[in-house]
Amino acid sequence: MDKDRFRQHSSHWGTFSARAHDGKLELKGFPDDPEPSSILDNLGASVAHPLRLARPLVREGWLKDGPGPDHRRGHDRFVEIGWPDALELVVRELRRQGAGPDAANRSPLPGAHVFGGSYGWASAGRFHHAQSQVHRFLNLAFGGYVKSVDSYSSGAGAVILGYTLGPATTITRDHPYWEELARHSELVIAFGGLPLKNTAVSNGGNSVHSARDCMHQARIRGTRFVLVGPIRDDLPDEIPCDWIALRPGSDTAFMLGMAYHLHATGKVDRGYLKKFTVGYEVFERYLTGASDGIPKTPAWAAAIAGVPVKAIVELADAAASKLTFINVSYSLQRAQHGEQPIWMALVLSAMLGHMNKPGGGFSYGLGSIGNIGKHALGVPLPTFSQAQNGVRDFIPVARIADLLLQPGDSYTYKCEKRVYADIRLVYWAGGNPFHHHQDLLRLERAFRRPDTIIVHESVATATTRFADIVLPATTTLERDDIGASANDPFMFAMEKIVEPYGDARDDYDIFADLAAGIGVGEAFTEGRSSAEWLRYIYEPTRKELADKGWYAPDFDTFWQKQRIDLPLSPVPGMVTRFHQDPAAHALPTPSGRIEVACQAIAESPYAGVPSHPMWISPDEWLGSELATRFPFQLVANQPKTRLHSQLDFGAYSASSKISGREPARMNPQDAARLKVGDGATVRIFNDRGATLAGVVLDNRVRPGVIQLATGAWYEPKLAGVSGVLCNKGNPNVVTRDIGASPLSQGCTGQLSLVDVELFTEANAPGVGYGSWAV
Ligand code: PGD
Repeated sequence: MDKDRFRQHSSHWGTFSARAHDGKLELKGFPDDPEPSSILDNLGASVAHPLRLARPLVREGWLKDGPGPDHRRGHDRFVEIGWPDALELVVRELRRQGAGPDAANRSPLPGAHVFGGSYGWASAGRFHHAQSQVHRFLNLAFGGYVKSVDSYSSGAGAVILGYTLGPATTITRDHPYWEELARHSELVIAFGGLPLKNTAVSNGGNSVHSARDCMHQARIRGTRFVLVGPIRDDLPDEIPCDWIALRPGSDTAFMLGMAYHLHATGKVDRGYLKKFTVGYEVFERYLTGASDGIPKTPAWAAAIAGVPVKAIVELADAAASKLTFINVSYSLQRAQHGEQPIWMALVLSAMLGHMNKPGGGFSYGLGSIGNIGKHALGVPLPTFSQAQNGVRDFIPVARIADLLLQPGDSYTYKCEKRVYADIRLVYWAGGNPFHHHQDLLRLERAFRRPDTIIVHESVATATTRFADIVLPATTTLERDDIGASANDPFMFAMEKIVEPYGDARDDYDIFADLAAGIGVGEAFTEGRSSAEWLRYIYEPTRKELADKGWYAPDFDTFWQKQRIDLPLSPVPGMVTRFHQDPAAHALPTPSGRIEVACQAIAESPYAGVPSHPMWISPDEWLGSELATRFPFQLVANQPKTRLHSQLDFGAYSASSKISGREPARMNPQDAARLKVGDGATVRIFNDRGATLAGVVLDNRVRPGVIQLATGAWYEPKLAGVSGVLCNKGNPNVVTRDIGASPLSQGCTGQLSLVDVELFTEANAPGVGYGSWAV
């Protein structure tokens, strides 16, 4: 390998090129990217960090006593073994669980007891995508597996939009686009902001970071920005805005107050409602108080949201008089009753009647992820087939602990009653549930129940510690792949930059060997090496480009050129087409129109949510008995210095830490009351657990709120101090593990009630990443 050549590669947070010398990575951002993400600086640490997994590991208790539920999981020692032994152990266990060439013909399918939902972002790259790999493997080995549906990002929002506007995946790749905001919007109301830390990242890659430029173009044109949210820098500091620092979780009430004012002052666009929506009359009875005796006046809303009445009135008046664009971020719906603010923002936008105008209307998740608000592509991307999953069973993704703890119990999802399967084998590749799930002490209990847990990872995350068998996977830098992602207009060659660490192997090669061991090798590989698969999955995209008259080089030319442009789809998006001709292009909702009130929800005995948007106090709400003990609202949001938990030990992430712990931001007024200084260590706790963090005083955080990003690695030390205690600042030890509602069962990790106290450094344990007990 020519060590001096910079090789192109891609990550969820941007395209780059790099070369390695003596284990150190030298890196350059993609030249066409106006703002390469600083998260790239974390990549250097992945090359040869002590946390890298070099060899397969087996938990001592599992090795000694065999498969079965085990309370030692998570706290046991591990034994290092060679690949031949590891593969043999795994094959034996998979066979015991029913894997084999005839699995798909058996009834019931053995895969009905295998959880392969394996949620997680893994790494960019169309072929070495860990979830696609594990899903294909389980489908061929077991005839299928119990999967997961929806995402931790957008569980509640995606489900409610499915009933009221259309599939979120379609909507978020539709109007309004960033450039429409830049060119046309007169008023941008951003509930939860438009944070650049989130636009930096897209699942699969984000080559051109243009959100900041678009906001600047709008600002220069005179667009007014209003940030409704508890944290000021959820909109870039340099974008002047009116900041309405409402109580986290009160957005639905705030929007209802605006809606009431529009109604009371005759500013509702009834022509729009009549033509494009159903159910407004039902909602209006709630809005005015005709159905429940409580008019949702601005004064009513202001008392709930903790903002001045005039802020609501003024904003409603402004919205009615200007071309207004309303955005709701994903963060709003990652909470109990998380469907409501998303649905209410849609209804408010419909009442204003701007949804059919460029630069006006409703958007879900602009600013929550980098590829939203960009144009859809006109060709399919290379895809590695996952084969057929014969098991029909699934869970809404954030119900993983319920699934493992409560086999046979019933629950509801999307107006259906369902039953949890009895899971005996968990197979995870490319995710970190001990980062992403809520109430980690409960998750620990859940992970003790299956017979066997197998994890592929490249680094020693907390999840690997709760596994029985850990197989070391290569990182993206250690393999060739194809980089491409929804709404990103390029396809990239991703060249291998460094040799694999230790004995780490590609997920594909591991699965290929396991598949051979259980008699489905040919079915899994189809006789191709990973290099041959790259050529194979490239071909359908090339053919479609050629058919459409676009530049369509053969694979070798593409690889040599390093990148090709992908065309945008000439077909307008679903919501745009609907507005052009609602009769010809009905929305995929029960009525074919925007559902202000939803009859299908009203009629279902299992819906578990009201039939129109409604303010419902969460269980953990200010004024409750709980709030007297836990008076702070914790906002556990996405981090700025890394993607989720990935490369928390990297340079950029580490640079934000305080004495090795995750920074927790709080308002100086609160800090003064608690006698906590900048940089102090605090204990953030509630009845579920406690976590240590380093304090940053910041006026940009609403008083009464403490903000602690997700992603610091779970390090359970000092157990017994009010439940579990994480030494590094993982907020998911205090978040609550319930579904957003019986309808969506979405993740509720964003908001919880906690208390905060000074933690004296003298008693604090040292922060480290620990080492494997081998
Ligand atoms: P990541 O840290 O991205 O978190 O949860 P997710 O599990 O996706 O984990 C990916 C893992 O894949 C990493 O450990 C990485 O090392 C591993 N990996 C990378 N590449 C490969 C590979 O090629 N092969 C293998 N085998 N492994 C690989 C994210 C989830 O967290 C998300 S999307 C959201 S939006 C949620 N957000 C919140 C929140 O706002 N608040 C709370 N409290 N909790 C949340 N959790 C959720």
